[in-house]
Amino acid sequence: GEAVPVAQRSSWTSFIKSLASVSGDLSSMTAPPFILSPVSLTEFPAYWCERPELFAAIANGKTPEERALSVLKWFISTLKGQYTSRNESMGSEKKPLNPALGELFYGTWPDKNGRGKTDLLVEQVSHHPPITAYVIKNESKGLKLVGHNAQKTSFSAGSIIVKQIGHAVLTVKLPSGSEEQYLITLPRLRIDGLWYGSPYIELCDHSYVVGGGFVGVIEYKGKGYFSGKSHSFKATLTPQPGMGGAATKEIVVEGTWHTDSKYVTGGHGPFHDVTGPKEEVHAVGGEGPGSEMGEMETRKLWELVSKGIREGDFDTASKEKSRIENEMRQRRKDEATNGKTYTSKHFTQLASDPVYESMGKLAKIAPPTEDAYVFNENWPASLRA
Ligand code: 0T9
Repeated sequence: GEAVPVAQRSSWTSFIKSLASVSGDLSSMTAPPFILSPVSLTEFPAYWCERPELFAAIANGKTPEERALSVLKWFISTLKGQYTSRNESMGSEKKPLNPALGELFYGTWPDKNGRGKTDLLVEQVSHHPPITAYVIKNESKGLKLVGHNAQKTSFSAGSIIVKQIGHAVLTVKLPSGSEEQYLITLPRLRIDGLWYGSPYIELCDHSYVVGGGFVGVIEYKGKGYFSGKSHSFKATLTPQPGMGGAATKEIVVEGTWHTDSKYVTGGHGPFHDVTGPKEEVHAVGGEGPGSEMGEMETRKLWELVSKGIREGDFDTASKEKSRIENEMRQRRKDEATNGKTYTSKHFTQLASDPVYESMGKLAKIAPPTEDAYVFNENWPASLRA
C-alpha cells in the first residue's frame, strides 16, 4: 500500500481483511484516518446538478425525442462528479461520514443566463440501513427530481462491489400543462485499488433512463472491454412504439463518461462533454433562525469532525464523532421510552412506486417495484423565495 501512511499500514491491512467478513453495510465500520472523508453522504445528491444548465436544458426540448436525449445527456454528465470527484479533490475515493437519522442538507444553484434557480433538499431517512432521500427542483423550468439511495456491499476478488438500491424520478412539466416522467436507475460500482490504499470506482453492468416514450440503457465497461478504456459506456435510446417515440430510430452513443462521447447511430458528432468546469452547490441554512444552519444540518452537525479530519487532528475527530453517535443513540432510546418513533421531516415512505412500476415494466427492470419517498413539499423558508 504505497498510498497508506507507514503508521497506518497494519490497520489498513486489517481493515481490508475485515471487509471480506462484513457483508451488506460498510457504513459503520471503523477505518484508518487517512481514508476518512470530511463530507457526509447527505451532500452527495448535489452531484445530480453540478451542471445546472444541462438540467435546465431538459425543459427546452421541443419533441419527446429532444427531451429524452437531453435527460440522457444530463444523466451521463453527472457520472463524473458522482464517481470520480473524490479522487480529484482528495487523491482517492474516501470513506464518507455516515449520516445520522434526520440529518439534513439544503443548497441552491443561483439563476444564471436564464437557466433558472435550482434548489436541493436532502434528508437521511434511515440510519440502519443508511437511506438518503432528496429532491432537486428548478421551478421556473418545471423540473423536479425526487429520489433515494441505499447500498448493499459485498467483497469479491479484492474489490468492494456496491449494489445501489433506490432510484430517481424526474418530472418534466410541459408548457401544455401535461407532464412527462422519467425513471432513473443507478449503476453497480466496483471499488478497486484497495490494497494500494488508493481506492477508485469503476461502474459495471447497466442502468436505465426510461420515459417520454423511450427506453435508455447505459452499459458500463472498464479497461479491457469495447474501447479498452476505463469509464467507458455505450448508451442506447430506443423509441417505444405507441408511446410518442415511434417516429424516430434508435440512437446509440459511445464514449467515456468522465470525458466525452459521440453519436454512433442516429446522429452525428459530439454527444456529452464534461471536460469543462462544474459548479458546486451553495449550501444554505434551513432550520435555524434567518438562514443559519440548525443542529441537524450536515455541515453544522459534523463541523468539528470535518475540521479534525481536514486538519489531521484525528483525536478530536473521533471524540466528536462518538459524541454525535451517542447523542443519536440516546435520542432513539428516549423516543422508545416515550412510545415514539422518528418521523421524517420532508418525506413519506411508501412500499411501492407507481412510476417505477410502469416505467420499469417497459425495460423489464428488476425488482418489479421499490419503495418511494414522497416529498412533502415543505421547503425551508430560505429556499421558498
Ligand atoms: C450515492 C455514490 C454513492 C452514494 C456512495 C459506496 C460508498 C457509499 C455510497 C453510491 C451517490 O449518488 C454516488 C458515490 C460513492 C459511493 C461511496 C464510495 C465508497 O467507498 C462508499 C463505501 C460505503 C465506503 O466507504 C467503503 C470503504 C472505503 C474505505 C473505500 C474507499
